[in-house]
Amino acid sequence: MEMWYTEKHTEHAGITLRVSRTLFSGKSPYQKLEIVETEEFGRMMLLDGLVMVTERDEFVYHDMITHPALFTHPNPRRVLVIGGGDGGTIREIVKHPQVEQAVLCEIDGLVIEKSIELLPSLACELQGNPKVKLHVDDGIAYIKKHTDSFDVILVDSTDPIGPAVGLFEEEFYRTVFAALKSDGIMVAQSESPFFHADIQKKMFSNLRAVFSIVEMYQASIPTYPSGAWSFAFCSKKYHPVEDFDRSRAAERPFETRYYNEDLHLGAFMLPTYVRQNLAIESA
Ligand code: AG3
Repeated sequence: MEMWYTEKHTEHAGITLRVSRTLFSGKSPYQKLEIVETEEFGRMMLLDGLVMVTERDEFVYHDMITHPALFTHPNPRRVLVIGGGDGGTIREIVKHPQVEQAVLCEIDGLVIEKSIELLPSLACELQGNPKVKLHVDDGIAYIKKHTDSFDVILVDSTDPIGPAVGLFEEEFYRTVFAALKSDGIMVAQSESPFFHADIQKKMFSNLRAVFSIVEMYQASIPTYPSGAWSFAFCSKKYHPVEDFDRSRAAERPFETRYYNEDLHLGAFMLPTYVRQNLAIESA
């Protein structure tokens, strides 16, 4: 029997992948978690039916949520991930030699547990790395307790439905601002410019109310809605293009499959429809 899974992206469009078997399906107090084997994209994690990661294209997302901020900040020593229980973002952070501590604050312990068990290529640094600290806690509550503490905060959330709603609000961004040091940077995944223009408009206006530097950048992620995906780069001091040290990124001491020093700059160059939605004046 053939099994196909569809995530609907709008009422009338979606992505369909052939699934060979289900490895885990269960409910936590927060959401439904499924990990399945797909024919085309390897193992895939779904939360409440939405594609979170696949083994085949996760490198794009995890390179791009991590490296632009960590190569813009001249000395990222303490880095916090909010969400990101699969471990992919932590795996990329600890590749940076300046990082002394990488803290993961994930609300759902089941996501961490099942990622360690079934997605080892993502979760490989969640156990046994002395630089990595795990907290199963609500990210909003956690950062309220930590002011002036982090060089970089990466918000690796799901869509703004269910447990992640609060992670798109101005009040949360104010708390992140306070949790960052005086030259801190926050990056948050910011949905699809193609399908989520309204969410982005609101999100970026919330961000601009809090941070002086707010820039969107893009990456192509095949299994996410429309494939056109984006991130919000928010900073107190360093600009991701003007203050970018190209040679430090070019001489990175690890390999990347998506990120590179040219793409870092290119990713911030936005198509006209995206600029218009965010009301960005052309240079
Ligand atoms: N976080 C972003 C997932 C958003 C995808 N949305 C969707 N499929 N509708 C992924 C977590 C990876 N660490």
